[in-house]
Amino acid sequence: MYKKLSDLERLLINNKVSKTLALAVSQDAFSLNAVYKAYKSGYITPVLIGDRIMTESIIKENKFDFKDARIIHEPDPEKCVELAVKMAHEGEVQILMKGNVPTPFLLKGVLNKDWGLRTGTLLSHIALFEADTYHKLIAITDVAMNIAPNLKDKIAIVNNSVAHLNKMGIASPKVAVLGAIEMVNESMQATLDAALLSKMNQRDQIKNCIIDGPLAFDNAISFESAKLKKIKSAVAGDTDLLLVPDIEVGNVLYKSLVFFAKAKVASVILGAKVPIVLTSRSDSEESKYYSIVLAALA
Ligand code: COD
Repeated sequence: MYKKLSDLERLLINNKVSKTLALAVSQDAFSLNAVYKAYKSGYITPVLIGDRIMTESIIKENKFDFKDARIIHEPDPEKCVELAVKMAHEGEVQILMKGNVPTPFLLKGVLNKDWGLRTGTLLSHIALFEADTYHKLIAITDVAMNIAPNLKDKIAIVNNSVAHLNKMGIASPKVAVLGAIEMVNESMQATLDAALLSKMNQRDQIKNCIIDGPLAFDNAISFESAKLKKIKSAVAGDTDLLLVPDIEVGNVLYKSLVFFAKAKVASVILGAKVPIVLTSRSDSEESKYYSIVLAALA
């Protein structure tokens, strides 16, 4: 059981992981800081794609001692994305990271039919939180990529996240499918999808995890709350992964954990040819760093 994001570094060290990372639009001090920390720890070798003068000036200003970082000069952000995605497509880099470029911009490159990073499965986002108020790390999906997933999408999203958690050594993660309530209400699609996902899991149509839902947020994460409501569940109160109904719920939950609960977070896009680090400008440098760590584990 992982309690802290820093526990993940142990996995990288034990498995001697070192990967090549392309930073798309590299003239971004926050991303470069996280990249440098991961580079110093030996987890990655960076390829910095962006405006050379601006990138080098940030490197100099911050005294980042990159010895073998390759810088590819490309002042146009759109072309930077294309170059970085193509390098990942060709297998030249094993992690793609968003620098100083808007998220949908990068995602459109990633989804490009000719040179993008599609694998035939849905791409989805997983965020892993360390919150003092919970007894272990807890993941949430999908808060950043799929806007309004249907049942088929949710199956793919769960499969992506479960496979990642399995790789982290969590053999059978407990998955709570969130609704506003823990009963099935035929007018609430999220509760219907939750019930179907649970049944599919019982019948082994979704493997390597234990799924229960619908669960409301309180009983998903609190034994006491589940007990009060007399919910019998192998997941309630001990959830490893929360599946949210849509991007709005997920994004608000993500930001409330970070801003209200002061949780630390790492996140990555799964299901593409390579993991994609897609942190937002408001994420801390620490969060960007742990996101690289999470991506290196994928
Ligand atoms: N996985 C695989 N293929 C996909 C996915 C996915 N998750 N999403 C779309 N596609 C494919 C479709 O099958 C289609 O072939 C093509 O991509 C275009 O699909 P559209 O038209 O539905 O998608 P776009 O290009 O309009 O938008 C895709 C985005 C990922 C850009 C869009 O879904 C989006 O904006 N998501 C939210 C991103 C965001 O703002 N996140 C920030 C929150 S912090």
